Amino acid sequence: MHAMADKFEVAGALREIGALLELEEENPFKIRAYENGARAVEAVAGDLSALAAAGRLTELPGIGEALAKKIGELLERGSTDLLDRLRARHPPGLLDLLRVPDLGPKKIAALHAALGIASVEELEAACAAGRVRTVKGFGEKTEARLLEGLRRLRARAAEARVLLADALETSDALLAHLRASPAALEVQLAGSARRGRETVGDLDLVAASREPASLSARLLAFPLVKDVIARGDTKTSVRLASGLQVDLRVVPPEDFATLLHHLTGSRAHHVKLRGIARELGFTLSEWGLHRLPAPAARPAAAGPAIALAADAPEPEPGAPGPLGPKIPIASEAALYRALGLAYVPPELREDTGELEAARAGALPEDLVTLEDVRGVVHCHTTWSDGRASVLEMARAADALGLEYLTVTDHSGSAHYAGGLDADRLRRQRDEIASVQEQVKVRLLHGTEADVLEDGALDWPDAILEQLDVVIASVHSRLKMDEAQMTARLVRAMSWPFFKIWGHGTGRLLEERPPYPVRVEEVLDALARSRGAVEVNGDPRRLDLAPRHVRAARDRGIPVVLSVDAHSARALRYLRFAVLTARRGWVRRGDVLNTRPVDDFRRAVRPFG
Ligand code: DGT
Ligand code: CA
Ligand code: CA
Ligand code: ZN
Repeated sequence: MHAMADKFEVAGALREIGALLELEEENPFKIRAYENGARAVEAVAGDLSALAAAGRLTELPGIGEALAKKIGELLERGSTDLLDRLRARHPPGLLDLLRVPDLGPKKIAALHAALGIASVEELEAACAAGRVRTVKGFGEKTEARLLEGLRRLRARAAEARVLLADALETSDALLAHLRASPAALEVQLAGSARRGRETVGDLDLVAASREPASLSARLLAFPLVKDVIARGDTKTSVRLASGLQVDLRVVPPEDFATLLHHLTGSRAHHVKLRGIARELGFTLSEWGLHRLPAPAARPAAAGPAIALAADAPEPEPGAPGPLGPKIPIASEAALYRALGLAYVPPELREDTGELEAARAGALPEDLVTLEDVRGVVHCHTTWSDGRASVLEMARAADALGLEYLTVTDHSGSAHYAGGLDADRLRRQRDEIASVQEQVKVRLLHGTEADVLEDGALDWPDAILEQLDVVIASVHSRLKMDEAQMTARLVRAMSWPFFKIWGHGTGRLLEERPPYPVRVEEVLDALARSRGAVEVNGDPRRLDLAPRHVRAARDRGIPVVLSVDAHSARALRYLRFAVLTARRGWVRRGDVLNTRPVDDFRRAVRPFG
């Protein structure tokens, strides 16, 4: 008899069904249902089989009768009839091929039929041998692109970084779980996720407690924990079902602030901060801030130790070494204060001038926050490639308490995305007017215009001037060289009507590198023509890197924080746009959509 499957095996089988259905080009909603089912099963806190036995699986989010039946079967025998049939139809390696960038089910089927390719390794060999280009529908270019995709797939597997949005969703749940423990005095996120990095290697959590063992046990009870990597009283590491590693450190409350600060990083920020501490006669480490023993107080025999003190090595873990007295530090702000510095927010701790500015009192004190933002910019609807209607988007914005929302669907040349022609644009305006009567949020009408190959926008001026907002983005012909792409964008950004540069660099994190472009030159053109720059909050993109955001800010170019929403849920991407803007040192006053609707409208209106 087959041993009962555990919830992670059940989830794995559900995901496999979803992927195999994708290979068969099944309805995307059906595929999503299996993926959502897998997530719901993993998140079960108690015993999944007990839930199944009690007939209560349908109480889980997104699980109906049919899926519940399949889960019951999976629990019992590790498979289902559907999975057996799907597995019989497709060699196991085909599933891995779905992960190769630029390779969809159709192409996989064609390669399988023509060359018998059934695994990533076989695809790699066939590309290298130049056999893929011989298949109908594949050329030399496609072959080269696939090879590049394979290379990126390998790099990604080696790095295995997680998108910020996924990391924060997990850490929000973990923090809530740990904070519910009576042993938790304080729990905080640290590491790259707290700094708002676009991808995250692992999650670092810090807790203050007098009963560390009890908090570690609480972490192990988090439903998504799959493996325990290391378990100690003050340090516990686990791997979650998603593959993400979580490190939890627990210390007494008096050490919390300095450890939180240490584990927040970045490393480069710390190296420089330790240097500043030493100049002032302190040593800073994960053990806290200590005064260096005063040279006069040292015994004469310790002469050489004085020389050592200037570049003293980090104390060994667990062995703070010959340190002076510990300075009590109650908060991160107090730590910076003790070192004669202004508080440096986590998003700025990358050693890109923040400590020099903190010393000079020149750090921006009013970095933009989520609460500052009044309106959402860059929203797609069912008029082009969005999944929600204008009304649904507007209701979602109302629910979030937003003051305004700009509808900016794609323009005509974006065929792939159902772009609008002039007639549909007019009809959309009528719909927006009628939706406006049913909602509180102010609706603005705009466009996400495609920047054509020659740098023209694909709407005539007569149409652009009727709109509230014009975002101009490059979506196609991404394979130009750097000089061509720069010239194209400089021309686009130099048109006289006010515009917003959308999708700066067009990268897809972990998937597609930025297109080659000299960003500074485009920003110069934008500054001359009094345009604005978009900080795109789509967590798969965040395509204008913080250093470029900062370069825009330094040129006085205003910023719009956008969501690039294709669904109502995506309005929440604002959080990631805000984090990225903060990493680019953007202040509240730099952001157009922190302004009341009429000010915003005046600022972005074509032709002023
Ligand atoms: P990640 O996880 O790769 O996205 O990046 P981080 O920054 O979260 O790095 P991680 O998880 O290795 O370490 C968390 C923080 O702990 C890091 O930002 C700084 C601190 N840290 C870790 N190891 C060291 C170390 O060897 N020396 C110093 N100074 N700090 C360290
Ligand atoms: Ca980390
Ligand atoms: Ca870590
Ligand atoms: Zn868009």
